[in-house]
Amino acid sequence: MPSKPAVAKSAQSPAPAAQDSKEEIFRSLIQRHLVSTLARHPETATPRDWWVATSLAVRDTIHNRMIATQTVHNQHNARRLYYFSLEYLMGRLFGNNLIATDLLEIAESALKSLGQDFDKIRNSEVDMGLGNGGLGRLAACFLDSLATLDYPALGYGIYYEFGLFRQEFVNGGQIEHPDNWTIFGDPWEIVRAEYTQEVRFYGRVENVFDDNGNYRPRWVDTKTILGVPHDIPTAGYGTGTVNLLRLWASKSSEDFDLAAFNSGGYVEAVREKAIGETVSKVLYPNDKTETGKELRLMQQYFFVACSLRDIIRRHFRNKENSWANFSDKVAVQLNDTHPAIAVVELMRILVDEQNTPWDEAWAVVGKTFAYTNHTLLPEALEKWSAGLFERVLPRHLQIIYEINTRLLKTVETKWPGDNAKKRVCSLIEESGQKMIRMANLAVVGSHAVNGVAALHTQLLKKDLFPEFDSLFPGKFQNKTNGITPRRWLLKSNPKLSELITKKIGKDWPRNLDLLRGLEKFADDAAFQKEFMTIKRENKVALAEVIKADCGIDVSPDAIFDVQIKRLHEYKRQHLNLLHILALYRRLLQNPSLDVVPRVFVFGAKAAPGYDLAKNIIRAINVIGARINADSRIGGKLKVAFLPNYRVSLAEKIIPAADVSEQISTAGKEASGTGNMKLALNGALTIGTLDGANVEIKEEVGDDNIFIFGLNVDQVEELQGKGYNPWNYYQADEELRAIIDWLGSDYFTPDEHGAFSLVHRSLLDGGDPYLVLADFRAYSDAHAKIDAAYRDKKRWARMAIMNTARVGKFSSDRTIHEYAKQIWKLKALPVSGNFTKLPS
Ligand code: JNB
Repeated sequence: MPSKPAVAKSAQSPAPAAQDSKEEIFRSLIQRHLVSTLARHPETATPRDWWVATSLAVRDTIHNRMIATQTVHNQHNARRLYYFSLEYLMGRLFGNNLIATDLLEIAESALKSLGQDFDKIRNSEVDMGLGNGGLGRLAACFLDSLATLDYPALGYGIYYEFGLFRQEFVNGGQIEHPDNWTIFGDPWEIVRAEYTQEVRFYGRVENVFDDNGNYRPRWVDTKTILGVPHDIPTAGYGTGTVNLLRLWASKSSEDFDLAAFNSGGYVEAVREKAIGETVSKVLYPNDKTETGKELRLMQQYFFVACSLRDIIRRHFRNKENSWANFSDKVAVQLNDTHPAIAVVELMRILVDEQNTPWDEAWAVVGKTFAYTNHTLLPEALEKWSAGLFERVLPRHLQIIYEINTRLLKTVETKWPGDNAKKRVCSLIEESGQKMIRMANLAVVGSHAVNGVAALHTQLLKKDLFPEFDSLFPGKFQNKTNGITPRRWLLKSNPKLSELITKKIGKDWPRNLDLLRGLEKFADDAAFQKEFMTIKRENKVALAEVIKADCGIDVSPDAIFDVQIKRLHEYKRQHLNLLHILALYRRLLQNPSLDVVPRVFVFGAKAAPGYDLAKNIIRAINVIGARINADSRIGGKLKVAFLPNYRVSLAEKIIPAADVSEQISTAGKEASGTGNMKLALNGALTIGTLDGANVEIKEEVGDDNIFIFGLNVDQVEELQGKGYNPWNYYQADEELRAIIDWLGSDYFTPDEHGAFSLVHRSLLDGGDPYLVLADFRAYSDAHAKIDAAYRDKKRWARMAIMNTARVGKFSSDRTIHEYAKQIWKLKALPVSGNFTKLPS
């Protein structure tokens, strides 16, 4: 976005142009909010104060559009999509909302004319980090696309007081700090106390019969907590639609207090009150299952119960509506199994509270829900012990048993006498402690189940749910993930966006396939120069961030090689580390070795209890520090692990990346979405044939991607015949040397066995993710990158081709597919000029 020069206020100036008067209005709005709302003098206001005041000025415009949107949706009694997700990684909202309201340039020059530093102000916004990784960011991208495409939709989630922890490095190791993102107030949120919901837990089931001898169970002696909605508007781009993200905050209810008072006195009452407030306190920082955590189960049910009640309340607000048309108006998408208890809760409401016959209720439930699976990793498939369930949600457990009884009858009909089939299909795992399988529940309670990339969906059908696939033909389908180009190009890479607009016009952010129009410039020397100049400028900007956050000097002429994602064994950051060690060793053995200088950039948080992941972080940091300080290698190799990876940091890294590391063991990464963001910004992928990499390769072409390593079939075959990492260790002299080096105390002379967890996982631990098996192919692929980068024209062409050919990975395409094939949802445009500022 070109910034306009500050407009001097001058008495002699002619009548202001339209833009100037808009700016004038906006400036006075900011000033008014600063003084009237925040009670701040402009002289003493901090950047955060200015950020709040400006946000409130933008909010005025967004509220107009929001009211109009809700009015249109209600007037049309529109079918709506409700996205149920325990995670939303929204990042910062300021820039996005300015772009969506077309106020970015106006705000920029208004603040400039007020003597303020726009970047400082926008950087003072704390990320809304209510998620762990890909799944949470996907939810945020989907909200952006839903609004932009005018789909009537509402996101439901939890208003965690503490989002994902803030990460710091001490001695190279990860230290977690609480992320209390709400303390300075969130100018975007609206608290809707009038829509507070009650949620019950615990208690017992009374088995009673009505006058006609029908079983009418009653859930009694429950404890109640309250859910208070906090609404965040999500504004579409280039349209009038503003949808809502409704997040529930838990509060203790009077009930809760009173029950405790009667039985246990004051301290007990306060303790129980605290439990009420605790439910929405903190986001669980694992992207593996939280086995057995009662509070996590309570979060899931709290969220689902509030959201379903709210949907029902809204549905019945329209006098034309009844239970008969409920599933005509309501589509719920379950973001993984985390909200899968919704299937049971809606059954409970229909059967217990509405006296709906079971089969009728089950039909409504099936039509309402659809489920997205995001992982095949067995440890991430949610299971709850029946005992825990019985204590927290006793009636729900009964209903699960009833669903299961009927399910097993269907299985018996399909495969008479086959108990093995029943065992795998059952909602209850019977080996050892009885466990409830939430994935099986989500599959049987939904009319559609989808994977998030073609390969992932194929594996979902073949490996995870083959029985369900033949029991429910057509239920499984693919919806390849996408990302919003508004945040991941238009906002985060303004220079490249401007260049693209100059070449192909301004429509591409709403129709990303138009980027194909750039292909014809791929060999155009002038365009290549402009494209690569912008890449270099973005690298200069990232170099400043690296200097500020890591204290490391890096050259923008080096290859910026980026791996940014959660730290996980299967994502193989340690494979990257082994290759760095190999390069380092080659350089030490031959200091004049001709390599293109490289900067390896990492960003990753590890789950606080995941020791191996934390050990990998520490190893990268410690070894990286040694490499960075080693004058013998002439600065040819740098390693920068940026602390506290989050959405706003990703927005600074991605535009500056030359190389995108997507190196998971084939079959393990469901899709990946960082891979799409990086390719869109002209980074070349080095990757395995895993997740969406497969489809990125199809789009960009074999010449514009570096694919290496074992594919899914080869991984299966190798593991089938018994994989032994020692064979690779013995056979490859260099690999053996670097693994020994890693296992030695060379990098930590004062500390014995500092990296023994990583070292052990690679050898004695059996190397479950085949790091050693893929090492040589990975190293060879990196050699090809080195060669390709030396040919400036070739590299520029490849980078441009990546940007030009990844239009498929717009989340707009993904959302259109969901809307058409799963939700049966129609767009409903909201007309009128709601972007007008109040004068
Ligand atoms: C996740 C994720 C998975 C399970 C839990 C939490 N999955 C998070 C990612 C996949 C990516 C894919 C994105 C979007 O589809 O983020 O989803 O691109 O490949 O890894 C989880 C949390 C608690 C308990 C159990 C599971």
